[in-house]
Amino acid sequence: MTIADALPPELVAALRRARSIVALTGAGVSAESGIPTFRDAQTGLWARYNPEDLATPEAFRRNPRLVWEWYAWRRQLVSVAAPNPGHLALARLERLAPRFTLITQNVDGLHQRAGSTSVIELHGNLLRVRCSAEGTVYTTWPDVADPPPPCPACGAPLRPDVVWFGEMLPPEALERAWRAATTCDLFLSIGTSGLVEPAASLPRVAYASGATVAVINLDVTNAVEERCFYLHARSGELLPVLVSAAFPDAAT
Ligand code: BV8
Repeated sequence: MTIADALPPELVAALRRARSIVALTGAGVSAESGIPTFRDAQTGLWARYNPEDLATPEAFRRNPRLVWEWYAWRRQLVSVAAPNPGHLALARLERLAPRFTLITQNVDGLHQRAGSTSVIELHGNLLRVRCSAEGTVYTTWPDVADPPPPCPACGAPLRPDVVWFGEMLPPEALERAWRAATTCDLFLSIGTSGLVEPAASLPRVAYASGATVAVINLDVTNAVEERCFYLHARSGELLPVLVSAAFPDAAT
């Protein structure tokens, strides 16, 4: 049986007729690009580091160089990674759907490199840094012998432009994501363990607002609600087939 044969026909039909589609992505979407996820025991970042030791403001205050170098290592991984067919399928879906909103928890910028143009980055982007005092965002910064480098304007340490645990999400991004989830008719939750709030509430909010929800993941349970689909699959394998099945006559 091929992936196409295993697709629920009701989901394909829902994707084809949807007026407004939302996709929420997590680290699982970038896994097939070689970027470690947070929870996969073998390769997961958590397996190497305790999140409380690195992805928090306290960690940065305590050991700015360690935190800076962890992000520099991840930035290096991202720089040699390429968008995978899952990223490309979501960029194609943006072109084909009447209304499409991509909300990502990922900080690797791979959706934009795949051609997605309207991306809500709930947790920021590690390809940018910002002044830890003024908040000014920079996309380039000097290499220094003792990182983190100083802000060119005020001299305070630069930090990754990401949202750490215990930090508020960018209000405008969260508002746009919430509005999209409460007004869509199909919500795709892809490659996320759904453990980190407030992003984890978005599928529930969409379902409560009447949307059909499809979860594409490698560790899914069985469907419990009637308007829910759970597909145990790799996003890079399933998404291209799902989009092509829903839009068979569309140009690539
Ligand atoms: C907030 C950026 C209000 C940084 C990230 C105590 C004090 C303070 C806050 C809290 C607290 N207790 C709880 C909280 C809230 C906290 C939270 O949710 N904690 C969790 C751990 C319980 N949230 C926050 O702090 C948020 N802010 O609440 O502000 C506030 C403020 C102060 C006080 C109280 C409240 C901020 C959260 C943002 C944190 N930043 N990232 C960085 O990247 O370094 S989170 C980071 O981890 C990611 O962005 C992502 O969100 C999360 C990882 O989750 P996933 O993406 O789902 O990845 P994961 O590895 O878990 O799962 C991958 C999945 O893919 C798996 O299911 C796997 O099976 C699957 N998969 C693998 N391969 C594939 C696949 N699926 C398909 N195909 C494949 N090929």
